[in-house]
Amino acid sequence: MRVMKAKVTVILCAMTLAAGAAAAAEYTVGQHNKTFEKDGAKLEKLTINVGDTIHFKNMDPWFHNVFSLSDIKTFDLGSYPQGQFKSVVFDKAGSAEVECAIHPQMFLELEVK
Ligand SMILES: [Cu+2]
Repeated sequence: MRVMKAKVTVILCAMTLAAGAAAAAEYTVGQHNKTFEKDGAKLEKLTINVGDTIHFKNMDPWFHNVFSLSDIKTFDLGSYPQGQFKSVVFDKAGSAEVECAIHPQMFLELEVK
């Protein structure tokens, strides 16, 4: 009986810890007029938390690409047309430079805390 009680206590502690962790956030970053933007404004720097997701959405009538060669996250989402989005989860802390292979002027500095 004593053993059973200990097991229940361990499970309850684990549940409390999980509930205390901050929920991961999701951001939508648009690719619009050959710049990155968020909520209709040009975006050059964004700070997010580890575990957060960014949805990169193409809002222009031409193809965009999204890639990063940063240490914390190396990815290439390929090229995709207007209306489509692709998502990246940032699972490590640090900084990342996000770019578009088609438009070299497109640049976003990410800080993952
Ligand atoms: Cu582009």
